[in-house]
Amino acid sequence: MTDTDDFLDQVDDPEERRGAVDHPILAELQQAIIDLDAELTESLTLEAIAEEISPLAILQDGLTAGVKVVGDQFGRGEVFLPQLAMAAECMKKGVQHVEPLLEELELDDDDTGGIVVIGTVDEDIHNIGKNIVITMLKANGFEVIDLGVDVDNERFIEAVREHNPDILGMSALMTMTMDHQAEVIELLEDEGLRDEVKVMVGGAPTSEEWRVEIGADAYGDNADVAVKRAKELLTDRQLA
Ligand code: B12
Repeated sequence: MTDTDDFLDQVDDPEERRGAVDHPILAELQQAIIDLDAELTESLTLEAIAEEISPLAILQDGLTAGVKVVGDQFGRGEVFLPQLAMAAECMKKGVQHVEPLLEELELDDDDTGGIVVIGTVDEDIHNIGKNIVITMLKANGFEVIDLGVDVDNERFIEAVREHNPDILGMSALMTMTMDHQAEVIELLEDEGLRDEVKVMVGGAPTSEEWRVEIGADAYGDNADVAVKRAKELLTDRQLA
């Protein structure tokens, strides 16, 4: 049994599992991304791992926090597309080292037997967050079928027919693309498939309020919560 297992046994709250949120390396990591310094982002990520800071804290309070600042700067017109792309590159440099550790964060060793079909919605190519969600779902015993990015509404429906998943996951990172999540749910209803699958939504502009508005079954604001919600949905299905 590893220290991580001990830690996970003690705390079931995802917020707590992140741990070490105020470590100075995390602030430096954030700043490295804000400075668009990919090399420093990578070396600080490795340093944070060596310091045994929880991978979820590195991901959320270091890397994601930094990339969001650059996103906000872009939104205010202070930086432009090349800078946004560089921030994404920085993020990837860090994430590549954190992902293998996320795979060890499973809460139990059993396969859930659950199948998840997931993709980023039509007209949206953001996939860093979706891919992290996939890594953690797989690590927690889900079989995942990744439809990729820019997935049109009908393709989601086809995939539900083809794979008969327990859960359909949709990621949307832009306000102008999040409506596709609602459209896919409507299509599922029109096609008589809505009762066949649970729908889970996520991505920066989405929220619990949005989930309720569009009639999805679950919302996760990060990958850790996504896994927790997916497990709950699976239990609901098995009890139904
Ligand atoms: C990196 C980035 C890019 C990269 C993407 C690289 C890639 N391979 O993904 C590049 C440079 C390509 C890019 C392009 C664009 N981008 Co961009 N981008 C971002 C940025 C800065 C970070 C996104 C990210 O990776 N975050 C880190 C990950 C870890 O977090 P996350 O995605 O939120 O995922 C977590 C959770 O949301 C959740 N989650 C995610 N998906 C799912 C799914 C489910 C089912 C669940 C349960 C949970 C879940 O778990 C994840 C892990 O914890 C955001 C800013 C922001 N605040 O999000 C802008 C942002 C999303 N982009 C934006 C824009 C406008 C664009 C462009 C249109 C710019 C342009 N003029 O071309 C294009 C879009 C092209 C397209 N058609 O999609 C805007 C959207 C504005 C809006 N409100 O609509 C943002 C918000 C920036 C801003 N403030 O203006 N972008």
